[in-house]
This record gives sequence, C-alpha cells and structure tokens, in this order.
Amino acid sequence: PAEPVYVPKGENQVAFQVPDNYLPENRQAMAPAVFNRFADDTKTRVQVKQISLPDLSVPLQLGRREPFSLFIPKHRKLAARLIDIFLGMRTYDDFLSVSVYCRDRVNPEMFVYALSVAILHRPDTKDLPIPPLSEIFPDKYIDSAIFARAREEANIAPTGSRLPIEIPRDYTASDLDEEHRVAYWREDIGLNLHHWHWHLVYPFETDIRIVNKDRRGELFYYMHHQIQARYNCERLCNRLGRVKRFHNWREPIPEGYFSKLDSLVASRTWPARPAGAVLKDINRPVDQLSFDLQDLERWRDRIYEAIHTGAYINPRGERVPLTEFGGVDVLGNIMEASILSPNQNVYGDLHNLGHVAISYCHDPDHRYLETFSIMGEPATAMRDPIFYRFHAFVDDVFLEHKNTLPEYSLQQVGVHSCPASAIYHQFTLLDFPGVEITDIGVQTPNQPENLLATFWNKSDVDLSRGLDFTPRGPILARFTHLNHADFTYKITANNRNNAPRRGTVRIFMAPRQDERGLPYVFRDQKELMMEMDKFTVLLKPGQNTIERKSTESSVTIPFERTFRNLEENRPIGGDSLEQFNFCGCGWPQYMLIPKGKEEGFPMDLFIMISDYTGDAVEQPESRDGCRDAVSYCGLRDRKYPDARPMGYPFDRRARVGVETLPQFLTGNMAVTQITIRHTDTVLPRMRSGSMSNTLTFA
Ligand code: CUO
Repeated sequence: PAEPVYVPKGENQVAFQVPDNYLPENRQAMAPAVFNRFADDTKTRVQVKQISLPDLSVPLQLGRREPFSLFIPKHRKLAARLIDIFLGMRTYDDFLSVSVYCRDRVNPEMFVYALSVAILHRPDTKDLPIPPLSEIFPDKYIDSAIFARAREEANIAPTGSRLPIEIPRDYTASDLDEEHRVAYWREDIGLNLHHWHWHLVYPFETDIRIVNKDRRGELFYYMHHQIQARYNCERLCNRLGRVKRFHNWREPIPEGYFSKLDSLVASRTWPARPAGAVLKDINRPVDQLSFDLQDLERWRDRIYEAIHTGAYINPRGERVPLTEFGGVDVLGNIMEASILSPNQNVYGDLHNLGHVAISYCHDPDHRYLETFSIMGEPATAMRDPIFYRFHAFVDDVFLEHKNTLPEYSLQQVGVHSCPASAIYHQFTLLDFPGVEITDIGVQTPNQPENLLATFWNKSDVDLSRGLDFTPRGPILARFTHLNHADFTYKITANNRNNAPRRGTVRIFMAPRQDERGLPYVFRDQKELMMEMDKFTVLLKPGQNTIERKSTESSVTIPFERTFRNLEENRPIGGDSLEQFNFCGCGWPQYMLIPKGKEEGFPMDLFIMISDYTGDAVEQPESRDGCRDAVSYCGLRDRKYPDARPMGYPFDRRARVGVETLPQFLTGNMAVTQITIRHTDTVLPRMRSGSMSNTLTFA
C-alpha cells in the first residue's frame, strides 16, 4: 500500500475513512459525527474501499461481549471461519476493507486473534508488525486495580507528565501460599506473551495450509517440554519440589488461583479457583460443549495404547506405526489435538479439552452463568499453577513414547553396509569423530568465572492502546521482572581431522541437585535440561576458540521485541520494511536464566558439538528477520532448521550403563559446574542503543 496503514502510537493517529454502510447499523445516521471524533489528532486517513462483503454470519454467532476461548471447539470453529475469510480476500485493499468492517461487529477478542493469524500468514501482510497482546488487551496481563488508576492519571496529567503506575509485586497471593514463590515467573508478562504468540504462529485449527507446518506436532511437544524444564528449575531455586503431574482428574486440586484479572471487553471478573476444586463432567449448551471426564480418560488410555503398541489406528481401522522420527510429530497432533490428528474419533481432543475442563470446574453446567477461568485461553493460562501440573501430564505422555525409541549410539565403524541406513543412523549418533571439546565456561563481566548473576528490574508497558478513554496519549504501567547480567560462553574445541569440519554447538543447563540436595541421576536430570542456545560453527583443523554471547541465544528475543514489535513510530510501507524484525514469538531474553539463589544455585552447563552432516536441513536460506528464536518457534515459511529430534541429545533414554551426566559424555561434549547468584534488589535498567522511545526504565 502507498499510504501508511498502521501507525501504532502517539500523535500519529490513523483514521479509516469508511463507506457509510460500514459503520455499525445504529451509528450510520450520525456517521460524520463519529468520524469527526478522530479528527483532532489524525495525521493519516486511509480510504477504505467499498467491496461486496463476504458472508460473516458464522463468526457473528459469538456475541460482542462474550469471552472468547480458542480451546472451546465452537469458538475455534467460528474463529477458523473468520481466518478463512481474511485469508481469502484477494487483494490487500479487500483484506483491509473486510477487517475494518468486522472490527466494530465481530467479538473483539476473536477479531484480534483471527486478524493476527491472517496478518502473520498472508503473503502481502506477513511483514506487518503484530502489536503485543499486552497492549491490545492489557487486562489479560495486569492487575485490574491498575486500570481505574490509569484513567485517573490520564485525566489529571497531560501526556508527557503522567506518572507510571506501579504494578505491585505480590498482588495475586501472599506467602501463605507456597506456590506464590514462583508467581513472578508464572505471571511474567513477557512469558505469557511468548506463549500466546507461539499459539498464534502454530494454530491447531484453521486452513490446513496454515496448520500444516513442518514438525508442528513435535514442536508443540518440545516448546511445552522446555516450559516445564524451566519452570521446574525455577521451583528448585525457590525451594519448591518439581511439579507433580496432574493425571488423576478425579482428585481435588490443592493449588488454588485467584488471578485478580478483570476482562474489560466482557466486563467481568475472571473466575477464581479455590484450593480443593474438583473437575466435573462438562455440559454447557451455551458453548455447545458436552464431554465427560471419562472421555478424557478414554482418550488418554488410547493414546497410551498407541504408544505401547507402537502404532495408532487410522480412520480405516488400520494400524499405522509411530516411527522413530515422525512418531512424536503425529503424537503431538493427536495430543493437542490439532486438525492434523489422524483420528479424532478415537483419540479425541485431550489437551485442549483438559484446559477446558479445568477452566470450567467452578461452573461445569453453566448454572451460575459463569465463563471460563484463565486456564481457558493461551494468553493467560501460564499464570495458573495448574497449567504446569496439567502440562506435566502431557509431557509425560511424550516421554512414554520417547522411552520406547532406541537410545542414541556411539560411532560404530562398519556396521552399516547399506548407505541409506548409514545416513539414517547419522541422526542418532552422539559422537563426532576427531572433534573434541577441551574446555568450556561462562564469563560475566566483573564476576568470577562460571558465575551468572540475576536481579530485578523495572520496566514500563504502555497501556494506552488497550484503554479506550480520553485524553489519549501514553499511560504507563511499571512492572518488576527478573533479569540477569549478559554473559559469554567460551568453548575450546580441537579438530584432529586434517580438514575443516562443520558442527552444531548445542548448549543446555540443568540443576545439579534435586530437592533433597542429592546429585541428579541422568534419567531425571535430562528432563530438566533447558536449551540455552544452538548455532553452527566451522572448526578449522587444530585448536578452535569459540565465544558466544548470551544475547545471541537461539531461544530468545530481545526485550524490545517482546513488548513492542515496532521500534519507533515509523510508518509501514516503502523501503525500510526489510529492516524490521517483527516476529514476536520467542522466550524473553530477560528470562533466559533461572533466578538462582542468594547463596548461589549450582547448575551443570553442558555443551556439545554435533556433526553437521547429521544436523543439516537442505533448504533455501531464510531472508526473514524472524529467526532469532528458532529453537522454540521454528523458521517462518521454512523447515525446522535442525534434522535431529527436538531436544537431542536429551530426549531419549541413555545407552546402557549411563547413570550420570559425566558418564553420558563423548569427546565432543563437556560439562562444567556453574553457579547462579541472585541479588534480591531492584537494579536500574540500562537503556540500550536500540531501545524504543516508549519504553522507559526506572
Ligand atoms: Cu500452550 Cu496447553 O498448550 O497451553
């Protein structure tokens, strides 16, 4: 488009000049007055083309003020229809036109979801920034008590002299609830944004061409597995045991959760869950939703049966093997369930309806006219302790499958005479002939070697886009979050071959000791291995020194990207498009490492260099900016850029005789002990060169 179509902030308000019949029916008589409401600060007017509108009756079945949840089958069908409509618009102008028409008619949460998925996937818009959901719907991330204060501040003080409103650190519970010790992590805005964005990039029900991304079922497993590993480590840092699986769905849930969130859109409080809640059969005609706990149990048992027999049943009743490499991908789609599940009649919709059952336990038959609690949608679910207990169950099902696979092996010369099986064998090798790691470590500036430092920072998010009141202009909420000092990995590796060798450096970290202070056995420790980074190196013959900054991590995105996809008020369109990195999926950089302990928390740093011939994925180079969180988010429009199973080398049982991490090592791997030391103080945050204007730091 020639005109800038999307300018997010401040004075550069955009107004859409729409055909009269696009305004809501009850507003059409006063069309000019409504339009003039925007005139004061409008810099840019976009003429919206009148088109013959597609049939919107399906998405309009959900009321404007009803809460929307992706996990509810009826809602996701309506959203899928809306996404289809958006994707089906032939030109950019038609897409803009129908979006503008829908904006004042369709349920706002469903509108934002469907529009975001469409923008991400249409070839003519996929480089447009998607504003973080915390700006559109701040009520999903921030204590509701903040909003009345924000309104007051906006009325008292003009733009520029408004004070940030501080979000208290302990607003959802007190320390009487031991789970509250990790609330700072569960309720972190950036983490929840990552999870929301991941589900936006990997929707489970819409146009099959969008759902069917390379290894999406496997990535569903792996990304959520990594959430579990990281959360468990955070718990150990806070003297809590690892998460207990929630697998007996008849048992009361001891963990309560009172989110203190209010929905501004639906004008309601998110229901709380007191300690001791019990799941019930769900029968809610209003949501066209009816299933029993027995259904969930049957699906669970059938999935276990498929794992233990090594084959699932397809719709023709045939048994199809769960293969060594593709099996986990099919299982991910079966479990979630996505529309790629090969047989929903048999395996159901276990994970999604598990979220639903938990989120409706306070009103399973709608007798109190209540809606779902925060487990009911991806934007908020990670706040609740039950999320991790339920996902520990989900993760354990995948582990059950992984435990049926052959272990990774050591190089065995001459075993494979057939070249095809030799290539196949390459993916499951651990060692890298001639390549040896001789030393590894981490260095934080001004700190002893192998020490990482964490502390608290305060940062501001702008709420103004999500709050509809005048006078307009930025209004900031200040929140406290974990952060750490940037550090560098140092690796010394020897290449004894007389030619260069390409390899993939794989960096993981895990706690050394369990809840009792005893050293971990391999089989438990591997489940806690957090991926920290993964990158390719070319090793010259002889000694090589590799340095890698923590900020280059393949799992994270920088702070600016988590919270604001646009760096400044630059209009979209024109030559500068390529410079933007718009991809919001990725673990927040400031949450890269666990909190540690004030007295120091011991961890094992593990580094491996694998043979690139077993890692390589042949595909055209990606020109896309969205590539810095590939480990958890994949590459846009490309295959997942690592041929090994996700989680390699820790996703399978160890070979016979390996009881501890040191026994697992081959020459191309190394482990060293590091310590994470936490300082329980809020430190000033440095403003980095690329920092957005709208982010100010205390
Ligand atoms: Cu991401 Cu259960 O899948 O929330």
